[in-house]
Amino acid sequence: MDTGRVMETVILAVVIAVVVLGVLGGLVVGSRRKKSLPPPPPAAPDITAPPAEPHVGDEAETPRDEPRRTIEEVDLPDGSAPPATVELPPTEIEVPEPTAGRLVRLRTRLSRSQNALGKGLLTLLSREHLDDDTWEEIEDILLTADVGVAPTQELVDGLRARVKVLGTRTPDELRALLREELLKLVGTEVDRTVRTEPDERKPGIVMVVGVNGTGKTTTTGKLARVLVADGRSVVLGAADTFRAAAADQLQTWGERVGAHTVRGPEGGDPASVAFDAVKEGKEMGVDVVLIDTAGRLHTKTGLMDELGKVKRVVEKHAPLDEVLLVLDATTGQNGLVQARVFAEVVDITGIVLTKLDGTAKGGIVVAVQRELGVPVKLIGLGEGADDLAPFEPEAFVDALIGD
Ligand SMILES: Nc1nc2c(ncn2[C@@H]2O[C@H](COP(=O)(O)OP(=O)(O)OP(=O)(O)O)[C@@H](O)[C@H]2O)c(=O)[nH]1
Ligand SMILES: [Mg+2]
Repeated sequence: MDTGRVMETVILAVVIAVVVLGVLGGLVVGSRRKKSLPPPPPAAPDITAPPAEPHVGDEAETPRDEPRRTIEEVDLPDGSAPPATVELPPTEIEVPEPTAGRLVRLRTRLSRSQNALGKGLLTLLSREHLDDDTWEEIEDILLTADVGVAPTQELVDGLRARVKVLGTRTPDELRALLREELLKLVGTEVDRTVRTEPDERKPGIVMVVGVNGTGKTTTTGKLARVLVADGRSVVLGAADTFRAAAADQLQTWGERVGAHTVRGPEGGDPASVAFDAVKEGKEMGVDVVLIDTAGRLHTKTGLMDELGKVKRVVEKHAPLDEVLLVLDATTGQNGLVQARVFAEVVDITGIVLTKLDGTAKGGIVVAVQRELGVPVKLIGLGEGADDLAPFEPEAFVDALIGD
């Protein structure tokens, strides 16, 4: 073999070796790259995930419901992390606190009423001589706490009679006696359940009414959480169409617990939004539809008529299960005047007393029930999402007079 042929053979061998190595190397790199990739997205579309956002490299006209391209099909720029198919985390749905025992958890929020009413009464009743002046002071305490004139008289008469029988009084005896008399006043026999039971044809329907700023929207949102916590499905109706912000506010509450909000155009007819909410609730097969309404002064006849209309229109579907009047506990006796007018226009079936955390006037619970003959069903004890509690007379009275 001459040197020329030898050189040719060597060069050929080197070229073959380089090609083989190159192919092998490519395979290795390729398989490494594949291994380091995250698994492809599941075949079935995830209905809890938000709609896919457009990404760089997507074609503008690609329909959103087309099957997603898998990572392998996307050109990867030199092995770096794939940019095109990053999944957005689904909107986080909160799990609200259970409702049982909420009032016990929130009892310290009643501290202002507790100091003014509970402790005040116990201190006076513990005096050695319960003379007329002391009984008058007891009356004053009750009146200042907004218990109302007639209930105050009843309580004082009851206490006087029982203290006389008792003779000497130990603090424990006094506490037990006061507890019993207060419970009598608040009422332990009434049914305070918020009626939200669906029947097979329709969801439970609840409408929330009241004057401006009492806490209607907040209460509707908190109530949705209470229901969700108890395993119910909820649709919200934003029948406050005065301000778009009102519907936004309600929708935000709904989104937090995964409840759908039905809303209408700003300035639209609240009755038709309420009607649609129940319609959608029925179609979706949810358990409860909660309708938030705009705040209105009880003195504005036009607005009160409008509220009556909302109720009548909703009742084309079915009777309302609950009409909850939201009263701000800090407004005291003025709340009673409002309550009377609202009760005339829409039959109130339950009262929600809000902002009991910010007042010493817990006695309003007694007064308002007397005024309307309608039970307090829920109480608001703060601005937090789970600061709405079912009203339980025993827990309430215990909180007032302390342990
Ligand atoms: N401290 C305290 N604040 C509350 C309570 N309930 C509601 N609020 C506050 O009261 C304010 C008014 O609440 P909203 O729910 O917007 O009142 P609204 O009745 O819907 O108001 P309008 O729709 O304007 O009539 C908000 O700042 C709430 O956080 C409560 O129980 N305690
Ligand atoms: Mg509102």
